[in-house]
Amino acid sequence: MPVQRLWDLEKTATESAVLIGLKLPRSGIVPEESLAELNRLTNTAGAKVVGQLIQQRQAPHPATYIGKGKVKEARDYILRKGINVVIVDDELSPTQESNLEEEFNCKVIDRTRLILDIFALHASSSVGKLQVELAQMGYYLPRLKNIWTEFSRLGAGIGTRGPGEKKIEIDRRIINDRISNIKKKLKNISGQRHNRRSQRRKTFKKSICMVGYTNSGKSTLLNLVAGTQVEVADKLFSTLSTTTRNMGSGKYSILLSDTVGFIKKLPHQLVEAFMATLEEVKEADMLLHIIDVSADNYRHRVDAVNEVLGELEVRDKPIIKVYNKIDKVGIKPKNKKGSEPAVYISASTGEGIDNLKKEIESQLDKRMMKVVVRIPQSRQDVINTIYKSSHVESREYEKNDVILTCAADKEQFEKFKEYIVK
Ligand SMILES: Nc1nc2c(ncn2[C@@H]2O[C@H](COP(=O)(O)OP(=O)(O)OP(=O)(O)O)[C@@H](O)[C@H]2O)c(=O)[nH]1
Ligand SMILES: [Mg+2]
Repeated sequence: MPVQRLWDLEKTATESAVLIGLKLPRSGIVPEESLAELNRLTNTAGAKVVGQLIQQRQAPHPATYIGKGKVKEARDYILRKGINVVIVDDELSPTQESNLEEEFNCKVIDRTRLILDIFALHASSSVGKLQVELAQMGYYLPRLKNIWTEFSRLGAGIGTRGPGEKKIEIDRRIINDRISNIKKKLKNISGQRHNRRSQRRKTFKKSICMVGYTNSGKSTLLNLVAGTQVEVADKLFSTLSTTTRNMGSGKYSILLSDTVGFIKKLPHQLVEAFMATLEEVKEADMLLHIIDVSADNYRHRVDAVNEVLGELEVRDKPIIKVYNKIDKVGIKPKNKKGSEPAVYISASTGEGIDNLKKEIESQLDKRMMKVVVRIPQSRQDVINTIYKSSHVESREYEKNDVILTCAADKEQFEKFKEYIVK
């Protein structure tokens, strides 16, 4: 069963929307860019954007987000154009939301609700659905009164008064129960995933996670190098659940994972709900940061992704920047060295993919050490462990011992350090 949406697609498909944003000092957000993105989000959710308003302010108005004058201007515009939904480019407080709905006499949706709605639309796996529901519940909780008022307004003959405090209190309890229930389920799943990852870590397999802004081409790259059939689409947030596949590459056996895309002003409810998915990122041996080099504002997007990586405390992991979609802008495949090496590719045409594989190998090589081990032939169990957890380069026999030259990282050597002779 699909997750219930906070905003009904059937209705929105025929709805026309107006977007409202603020230009704030020192926010680092370019409002025109941000609204262009909000426009794409609105289209992904199924509504049509008719116009937009931007107001320059020192800070959002505490009661109405935009100032009094702008509210009046917007109300006239809404009436004139027959707008039935207003979409605001930030998260509104419950008070701001209900005040604006009153002023405009139409539905007001904030950026968080819009993004949650798209997640609800795209969630297909059972874990994805739970994560989205958890994020929705976190959003609902402080807004119960507004939501009831909205229902009452829509329902025939119920009137426009909100529900009594008692009703809200009961709902709050039900939602809190549901939240702890979902959290328990997700914790279980996360435990199972953790076990699977620890199992993997006992082998020589390296896990690499792709991270990046939504629509940057992560799934396209996974499909190309691992032969998967993950859905690829020119829309925001197509992928919500992690897919992990073997990626054939020279001497390393690599597991490559695709993850949920990031966006500027990513709702905090989603970061929390998707923590289980993002743990994959936390435990990876290396990250590939996929960047859509054809987007005008790709540098701002890189900053937004780095911010989330900072929150996940993974910025010290080895990371390769992968500039994708070079075919769209006519750049030739190339590599750049540095603390964060960069590779330019096209996941659509396959240009630069060999360079990327080489760079991954060379980065992994840097973290490997070579040792010689001497093991009695009777200890077949130890020999097996070494074969599983390292790359054996040569094998010799001396009396009753086997001598292996092998390469592995420090963590793997721990398992057989007593046999190391050189
Ligand atoms: N021209 C061109 N288009 C690409 C390339 N890589 C991906 N695309 C297109 O970009 C769009 C997004 O690609 P996806 O692979 O779905 O992007 P994603 O990063 O997985 O996106 P989310 O799952 O939404 O986070 C699709 O329409 C792809 O066909 C490329 O190298 N060149
Ligand atoms: Mg994807």
